[in-house]
Amino acid sequence: MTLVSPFLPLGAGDGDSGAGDDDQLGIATKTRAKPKKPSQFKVLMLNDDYTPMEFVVMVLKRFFHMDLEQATRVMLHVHQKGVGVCGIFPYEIAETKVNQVMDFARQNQHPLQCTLEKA
Ligand code: TYC
Repeated sequence: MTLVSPFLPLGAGDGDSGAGDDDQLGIATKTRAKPKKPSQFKVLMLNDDYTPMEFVVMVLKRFFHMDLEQATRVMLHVHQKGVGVCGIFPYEIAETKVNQVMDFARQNQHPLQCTLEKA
């Protein structure tokens, strides 16, 4: 963890002058030394007793860009184990995928459930 002093320019004390290319010492123009990479989220598909297998395969092809073989493999995994990973994405994309799947399932009156989990 990096502590940021309220009294020093950003970057002071971490090996960088914090002054950028100009000579205006004391003006805080530097961005964080260690930008955090966005955390990743798994999109999970859940099994149920009613959604047709063909519909799940269609969802995996349409929203996760799987080919027929991949989609069938993931669908059968979910069918047998109860849950499976459709893909891993940054939060906003994962959230969008979940909403797309849930909307599409609802429109077609299937109880298919899809959710997020931090990777
Ligand atoms: N269990 C369903 C059936 O037998 C198929 C199914 C697979 C449903 C995967 C949901 O996420 C799922 N028709």
